[in-house]
Amino acid sequence: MTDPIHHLATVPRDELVSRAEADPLRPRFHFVSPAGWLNDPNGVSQWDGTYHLFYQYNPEGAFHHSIQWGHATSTDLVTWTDQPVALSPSAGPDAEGCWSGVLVNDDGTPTLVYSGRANEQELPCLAVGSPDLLTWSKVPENPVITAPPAGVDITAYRDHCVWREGATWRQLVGSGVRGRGGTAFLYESTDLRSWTYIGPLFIGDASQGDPADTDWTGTMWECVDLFRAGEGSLGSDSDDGAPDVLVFSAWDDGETRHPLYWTGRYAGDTYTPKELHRLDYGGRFFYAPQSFLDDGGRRIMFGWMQEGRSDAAMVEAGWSGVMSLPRVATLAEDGTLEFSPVPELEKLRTGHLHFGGRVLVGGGTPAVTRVSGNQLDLELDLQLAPGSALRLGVLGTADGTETTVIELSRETDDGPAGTLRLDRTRSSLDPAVDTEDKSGPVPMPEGRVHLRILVDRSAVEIFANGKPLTARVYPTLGGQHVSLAASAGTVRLLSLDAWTMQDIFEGSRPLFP
Ligand code: DQQ
Repeated sequence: MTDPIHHLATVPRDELVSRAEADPLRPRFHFVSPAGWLNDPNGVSQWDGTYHLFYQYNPEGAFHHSIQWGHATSTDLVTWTDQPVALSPSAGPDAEGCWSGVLVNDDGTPTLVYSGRANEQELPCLAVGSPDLLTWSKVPENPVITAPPAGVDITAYRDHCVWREGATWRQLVGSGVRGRGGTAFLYESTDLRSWTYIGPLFIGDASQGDPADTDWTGTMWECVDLFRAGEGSLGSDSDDGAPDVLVFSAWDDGETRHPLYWTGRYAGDTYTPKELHRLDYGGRFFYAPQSFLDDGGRRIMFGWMQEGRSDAAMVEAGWSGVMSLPRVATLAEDGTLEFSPVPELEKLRTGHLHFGGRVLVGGGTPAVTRVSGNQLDLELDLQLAPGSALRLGVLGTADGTETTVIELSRETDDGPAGTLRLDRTRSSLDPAVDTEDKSGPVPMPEGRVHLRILVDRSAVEIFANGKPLTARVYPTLGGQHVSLAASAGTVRLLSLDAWTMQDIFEGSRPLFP
């Protein structure tokens, strides 16, 4: 992530909110900042029953600069109340920005661990909060770690994962060792203020694979997030076999690439990786994810759905960046993670349409669904014959000039392998927007697929048998048609349920709540 001084003409501050709210592409049931710029989720947590979502925020305009911590709270993970900005840059170690970090509970004192940016580098800083988490004071010891580890040639150094093992705090700071690969440096402390460097938890190998690959591990790891799958805690002995998951966002020379995770074992001072996986097939459109365990024992994750339109288009629109819907991560039988949107979102559903069984045959007439809208929740149960493929269009015009196509296909043999793909080549008549193909493997036991699609204007989240693909689209014609067709073989549509999703914000939101 770079923090360029923007030379783009900015929109006057008092126009930002009205411009943002007037944009038909702005999502209405995803969390977005009041206006201006939003990126990573930070400090995601549940405290005294209330959910907290902090986020990287620039209320001065839709560009990444002089980043503050926006803050919103929720009792249901669906509707959000804007709270005052929690952190903003001030003279000292965060003079150029309060970059990403986490919230921890220091024996009852809410404490933020974040990356203060000054002199074009980031260092770990702390702020302590009032009991309601609305007022934050930076501690005088900042920066609490004064330099990256000595003698290591690093690519960058920032972002934090902090947890407790007995009386000891442990912290990871994301980084990369030049010429080798991404890493996370491990530290230890008894008071969160004085830290002892232990060493790299584990160093990736950037020479492995092609840098163009969707699972290339990059030269630096942003926003590392280490947790034990399930409800167990890090460092504890458990024999349920649940892996320790190390999530990171692969970064390279200013380029935000994609989120990945290792499954493996964290023990003592090291992490032994077993398998590497892609976290979301949308790549950079679900970037810098952060997760927490809620009071109900669910591992809930948010990610930053960055834009796929030009810097100038974002600035003009007055807003940039969407927070993903909160998703629950669970461990699948094959040892990978599966995701589903939190069930609380169902309260936004209205106008239910249900369709029973139909058979779609490749080359046949597309099924007319009668479903339309640009804020939709779709659930489909499907059975794909070997070699078959389904193409489901959303945000389409009647004549198909613009349409965003979600494709599911099953291999020709009788096995369980299939592919989820997002075809955005006809999503937009605007030639400047991102239309890169996105795809990834989906297990399809006996050809069965449960498909969930959440469409929120320019934000699309797809879950195929728990494998997510998140992306952004920029239709110009306002199409709202949903179409369904088999492009090959025979696809059985066992059921289709569709709902319109209601807005989560009412009225105008102040830029500085
Ligand atoms: N965004 C933050 C950094 C982080 C990056 C700055 C990831 O702390 O590394 O806004 O998107």
